[in-house]
Amino acid sequence: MKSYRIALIPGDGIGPDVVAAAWQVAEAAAGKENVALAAIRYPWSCDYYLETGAMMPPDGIETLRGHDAILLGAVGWPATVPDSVSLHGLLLPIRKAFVQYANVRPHRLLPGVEGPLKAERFDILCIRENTEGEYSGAGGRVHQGGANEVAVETAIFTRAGVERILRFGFEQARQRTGRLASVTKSNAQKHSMVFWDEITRQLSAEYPDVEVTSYHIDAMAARMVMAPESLDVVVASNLFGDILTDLGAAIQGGLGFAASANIDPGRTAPSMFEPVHGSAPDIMGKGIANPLATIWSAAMMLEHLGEGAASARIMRAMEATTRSGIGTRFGRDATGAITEAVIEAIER
Ligand code: GGG
Repeated sequence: MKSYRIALIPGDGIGPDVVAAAWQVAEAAAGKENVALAAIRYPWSCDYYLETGAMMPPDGIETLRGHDAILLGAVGWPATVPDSVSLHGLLLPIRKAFVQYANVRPHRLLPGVEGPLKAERFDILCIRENTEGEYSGAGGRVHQGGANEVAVETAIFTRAGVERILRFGFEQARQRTGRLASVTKSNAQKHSMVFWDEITRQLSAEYPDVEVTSYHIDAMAARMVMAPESLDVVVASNLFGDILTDLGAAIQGGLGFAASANIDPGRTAPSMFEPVHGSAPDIMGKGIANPLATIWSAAMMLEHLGEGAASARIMRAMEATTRSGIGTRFGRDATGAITEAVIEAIER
């Protein structure tokens, strides 16, 4: 029997609820395929920060290294810890340390889910650069509090970093419809984004079978709403990808459906799987968080681990659940009821 050690980081707010749900589903699907999953839980969160002064212990990264994958819920509790502290203290260091440079976010409508658009086809795979760019953390502030205060945030784009994410995008496009959209703002940002466009053109010579089109971020946002059927694989920088994937989530019916995988394609370290949504303090404790985004993320985790059959079981069960109407509308079904419906569909 194959077995995997999975680090669970439920995190803040609705994170623990959706991770518990996804774990039950993952165990049910893995069990059907004779695969064993062992959960090792880490309480790293804003509460942990308030107790210890850090989002994770100093050896947190080394601890995680010993796992096959990481399943994370949500990070952030702005009433107690600034969001910049929680993000830079946990999520971003994990993505960087484990070279999870590809943040893969599928956007499509599950059966029975009504999005806000009447699109003929809505099936977009967003690839977000995940380790550098606008979220590098480089910069600083001087003259704090004074009239002459200055804040500088430096976006860092390296040839190696841009090339590898674009290459990943080209490869994904090759496996799908052969269309790749690369997103920048190279008319306004004349260094980094021109650099990104240049590398896109250079790589396109290596992928003659992929039709690549460059868009500015503003035009891409409009296109996602007005003509989503014209898009397939979309690759963007850290910030642009972050924003576009919230838009993608809205089009697929809401953040409750948006899954993501932070992947190290070189498989030198564990990859991390998490819903796109955050901790949602407004609905925490109400039992109405939609676990489907985390359940879908767990399916992506199993796929990445090479357990395609278990992953497919989850996807089929999720689709059967939403097709029957369960989990399709915000707040109507309890987290537990949606989870039970998915597990029941796996057992059927
Ligand atoms: N489940 C993901 C989560 O907790 N997101 C909070 C957040 O602010 N994320 C920003 C990011 O993904 O870079």
